[in-house]
Amino acid sequence: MTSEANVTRRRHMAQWGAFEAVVENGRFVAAEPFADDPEPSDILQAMPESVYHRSRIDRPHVRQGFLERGPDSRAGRGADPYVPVSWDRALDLVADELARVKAAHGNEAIFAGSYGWASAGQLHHSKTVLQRFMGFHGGYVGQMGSYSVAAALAIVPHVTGDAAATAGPITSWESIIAECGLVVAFGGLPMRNDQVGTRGVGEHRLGGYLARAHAAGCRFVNVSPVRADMSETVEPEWLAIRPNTDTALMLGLAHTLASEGLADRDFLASHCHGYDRFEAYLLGRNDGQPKDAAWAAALTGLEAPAIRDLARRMAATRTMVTASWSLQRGDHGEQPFWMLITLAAMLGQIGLPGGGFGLGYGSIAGMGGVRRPVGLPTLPRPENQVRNSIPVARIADMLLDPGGAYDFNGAARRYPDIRLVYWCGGNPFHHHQDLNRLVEAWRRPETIVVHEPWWTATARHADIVLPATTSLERNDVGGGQRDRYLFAMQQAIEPVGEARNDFDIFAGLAERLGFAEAYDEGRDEMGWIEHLYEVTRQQAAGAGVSWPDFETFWRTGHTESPEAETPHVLFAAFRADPEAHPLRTPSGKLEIHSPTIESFGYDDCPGMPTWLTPTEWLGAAAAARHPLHMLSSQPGGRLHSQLDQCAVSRAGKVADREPIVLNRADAAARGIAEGDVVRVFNDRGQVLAGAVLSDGIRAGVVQLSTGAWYDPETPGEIGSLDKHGNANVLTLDKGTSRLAQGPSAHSALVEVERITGEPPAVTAFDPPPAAAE
Ligand SMILES: Nc1nc2c(c(=O)[nH]1)N[C@H]1C(S)=C(S)[C@@H](COP(=O)(O)OP(=O)(O)OC[C@H]3O[C@@H](n4cnc5c(=O)[nH]c(N)nc54)[C@H](O)[C@@H]3O)O[C@H]1N2
Ligand SMILES: Nc1nc2c(c(=O)[nH]1)N[C@H]1C(S)=C(S)[C@@H](COP(=O)(O)OP(=O)(O)OC[C@H]3O[C@@H](n4cnc5c(=O)[nH]c(N)nc54)[C@H](O)[C@@H]3O)O[C@H]1N2
Ligand SMILES: [Mo]
Repeated sequence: MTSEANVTRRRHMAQWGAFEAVVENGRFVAAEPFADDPEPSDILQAMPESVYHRSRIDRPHVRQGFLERGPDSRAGRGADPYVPVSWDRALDLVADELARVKAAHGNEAIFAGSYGWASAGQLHHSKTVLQRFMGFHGGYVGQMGSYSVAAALAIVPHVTGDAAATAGPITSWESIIAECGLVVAFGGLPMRNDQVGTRGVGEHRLGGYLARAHAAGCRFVNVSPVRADMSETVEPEWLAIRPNTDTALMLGLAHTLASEGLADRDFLASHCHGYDRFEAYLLGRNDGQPKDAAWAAALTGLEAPAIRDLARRMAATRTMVTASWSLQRGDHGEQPFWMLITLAAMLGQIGLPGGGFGLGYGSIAGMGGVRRPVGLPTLPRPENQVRNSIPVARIADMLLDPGGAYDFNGAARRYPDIRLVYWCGGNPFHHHQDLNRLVEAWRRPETIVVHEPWWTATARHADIVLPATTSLERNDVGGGQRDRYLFAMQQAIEPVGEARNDFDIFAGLAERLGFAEAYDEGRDEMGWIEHLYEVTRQQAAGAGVSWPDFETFWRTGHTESPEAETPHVLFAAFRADPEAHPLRTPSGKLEIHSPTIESFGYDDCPGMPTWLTPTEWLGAAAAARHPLHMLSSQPGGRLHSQLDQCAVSRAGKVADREPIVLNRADAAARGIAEGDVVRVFNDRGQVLAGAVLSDGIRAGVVQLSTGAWYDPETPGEIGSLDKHGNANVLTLDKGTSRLAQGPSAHSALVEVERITGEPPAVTAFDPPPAAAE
């Protein structure tokens, strides 16, 4: 006899969408998309599997070598088995290490930048909780900027006065739909990337926006090595550009505008600083090389007439010029964004409805969408007493070169000497470039502590591993950074295994270190959630929006804010009256030439947008040995490395490996057939991947998405073959320039060959070997 299943539903949200968690007899069995989400993501379907997957960490673990020999065992990271221990023992160990390192070396020896996306939910936001805790411990070395837009966050404020053009709010899709005739999208507008939003998503709308713009007569141009970067519903024109040459194409377009009398000289005079100096470079007055369409064609692999024709069409209609964030995640990534703003300035439509430019349409959910009137509720962090944060992507440089000098955005700085690394809510063995170099750098610190729900590569390279809950196992309040909803995130299930909330783990450490009261302020989980909601509700009231009391909010499960009556237009006020509404740049205008940047004297980021050849691209000498340019784009079936172990992501694998997309001609030249396991390699590393052949990718370019769990054949060994296809084994670990020091992930040359014989099995999703003491 079977009894009726006991079914409950809990409102919840993730960074790929809001949902109702269906719980049967205490077990999370399904995620049903939020009814108001018009285009829910399939990634939601991975959640129940992920929560109970064998890759969950069931209890605290300590690396065997660390237990036996402490920091002297550092070379065993990645290779040693793990010993399960009790929570008390694990927390005592961590507290002792934190106290020891602080006493012996000071807080500047503790690294808690902890970059990473963690999970949705504002109280339990891993990095914030960690940094709140570390603030009370006396401070830590942090990280500045993000892997997403590091180069943009440095360059865009110099040019436009702030970061809005790249972080948002940018000109809304409603304005584009109403007024725009032509969207020229560098890097496309991939639907794939709209599935995910920072801190969460209430509604996905890109598909609807694109369909409406197309129906309204707007034309779309996809400037990308990959055809699928734009939805077929908009019947796009495809310009299959050579990677990392967008700056050259934009210069070629600009040259046509300047030389054919199509540049808006009035706008350049009234709203821009330094166009004349730029024009001298553009026309080749100083170096004898006009940056004309023929010059651009040779660099970009496009046809000169097509470049001239596009420039004329852009000048003839209301045009929106966009770039996906990927363009600035390459060597000299500052330049394409600076040049794009310059190109839009020459068209003279900045600040007009549906025209001008925007950076990040199609990069992430909510760009150009509807927003909440106020920011997200946030757990407060004490001021960090350590002032020596590093640019986000310089982690390996820092560990390999303590005390080393580097430049950053006009400042001369030095790397700290890190003894203890604490990571909570991020996966550097996913996100960082040149993983073999990271394996080496990771041997330097004395102690590495990681909180993780799953046995990721980062957890497998830690000394002390503390199992964290997933968001389903706790209560929270959350919303997307670019979304109009705020959600109650109701606990659906009991913690899996011995997992604890990050917040509670730090409470246990704060207790041991003597600052428990300061850390939790006497509030429990629901006390904090109600407090954070109330603070935000009052801010909303100040902005004229009335939200329900906490009890009503928690019961209904969300608040929502209405769509504005007039669509947002970036720089509208500045355009209307640049004297009354100057930009926050030194000149108050758009800086096509920046005296500030010029004063830094950086050869890799001069005072105006410039074509600088990347270290690795198809025109480089290195292309003789490694003739394929690898794009490591965002994955379709997961968020970064998250959920790679689940069926939604695994469905895309080829022979269990991450798929690599090759042009048919490149595959034929190498005797590679669809479905073959191939070795992808360069001087930095080697991975196995599964071949997918396509006509939708430019010849000479391959695409291997990020996020396949790093799976070295010989764990801990530098240069070991990654069996699974992690793109970052192959990428270049170099700052974009001395200005931003951003990641250059999209500048990597590789070679691909078919392997013969049976490939080794993928073991990334199995827990590491266990040991007894
Ligand atoms: N080659 C290449 N590399 C790239 C990029 C690229 O384009 N090319 N893109 C870069 C970009 S834009 C980004 S944003 C980064 C992303 O890099 P990350 O943000 O580091 O990637 P995630 O896989 O999201 O890692 C988040 C980790 O947090 C863990 N986690 C989730 N919830 C919790 C929790 O509640 N508590 C704790 N303690 N942990 C939790 C997850 O299991 C996961 O391991 O990657 C960058 N790397
Ligand atoms: N499904 C899913 N969506 C995501 C994420 C995810 O992990 N999964 N991650 C999210 C995060 S954290 C971020 S920061 C954003 C990132 O958003 P983006 O940076 O926009 O994403 P990418 O996929 O790296 O790149 C977009 C496209 O740019 C093209 N491209 C690459 N290099 C070049 C180039 O040199 N020139 C031109 N013209 N095109 C180029 C590639 O073909 C690629 O498909 O994505 C977000 N969205
Ligand atoms: Mo990102």
